[in-house]
Amino acid sequence: MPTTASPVVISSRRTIRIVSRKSQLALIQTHWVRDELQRHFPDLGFEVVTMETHGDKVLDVSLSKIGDKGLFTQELEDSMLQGDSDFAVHSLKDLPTRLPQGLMLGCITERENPADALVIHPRHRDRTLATLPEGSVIGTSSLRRLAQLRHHYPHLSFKDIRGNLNTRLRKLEEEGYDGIILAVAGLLRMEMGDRIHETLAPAISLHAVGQGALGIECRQGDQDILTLLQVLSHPATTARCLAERALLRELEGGCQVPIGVNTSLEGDTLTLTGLVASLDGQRLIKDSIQGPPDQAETLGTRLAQQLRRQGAQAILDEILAAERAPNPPGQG
Ligand code: DPM
Repeated sequence: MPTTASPVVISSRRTIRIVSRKSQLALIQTHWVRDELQRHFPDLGFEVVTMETHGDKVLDVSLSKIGDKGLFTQELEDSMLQGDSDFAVHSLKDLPTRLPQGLMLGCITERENPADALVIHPRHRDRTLATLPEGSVIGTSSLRRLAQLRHHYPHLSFKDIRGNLNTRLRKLEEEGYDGIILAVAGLLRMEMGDRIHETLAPAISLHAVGQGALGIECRQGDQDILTLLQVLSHPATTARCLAERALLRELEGGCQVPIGVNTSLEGDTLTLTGLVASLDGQRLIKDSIQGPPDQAETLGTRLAQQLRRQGAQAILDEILAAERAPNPPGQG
């Protein structure tokens, strides 16, 4: 395929430094980005620098409890701001919708299948989520997956699970889970697609904002880097994900809320579906909006406002109030 990038002015002596988390999945993604750029720009040097983030270190606390903004990104961002690296490769869904001053989303890559999947314990090989025995334990630490699955499968119970993909797959066998829910995209990138037992339809589980796409973050206005990143940009994925991120930005008020989305782009029509759920899965507020892809962010913002009016505001208020409530006595 011919290179469509505009001529790059970067000195060929410069080495571009890419910063990444250390997990196997993060490195697979980062190495893919490096290899693509190296193929397009054979005269430049690319180097991968790895770092651990807070989210990699704190593994005994529920994601939703430590769910501070930038759990998996902050250390990488500091490194770019200090000039120790030039850009960071993230799973877009781990990248907060508001970035620190001085940084920007340089590009969004083509999305892998954004659906969620069930990985099942071998003893249940001929079951599905619908037919698992009453009380079966499903591992997830995503409030989004939890709320939607509680709604559709009230016969199941749910238990937190943390750690990287390999850790979770080991825990599935060793720690009494009957199944775990993971992103199809992560499993495919790790070449573990054969572990996907059931792909969850959008009617059951709307995926997370940005799921399946990579987001590359760089310094604001770093024109050399932005020019390079253009070769990785995927316009259709970008329109879809910008709509999803605008929806999330408008809904999240500094708290962890079960929010799911689904998008499609057909011709010049972008369709965005969004959902806000109560934690118990009793209430699902869901609606859709359509418009041209160049209005992606406006569509996301408008759908968020629609959802608020339809009952999402009450759910957001409840979750925020519960988070702010003082700890019960003795838990200090
Ligand atoms: C975020 C969530 C999870 C990750 C919450 C959510 C899943 C946590 C869990 C924001 N980040 O999805 O509602 O289920 O316990 C994460 C994964 C990937 C990126 C793993 C996964 C790979 C897929 C991708 C963790 N971040 O979701 O199974 O690149 O989109």
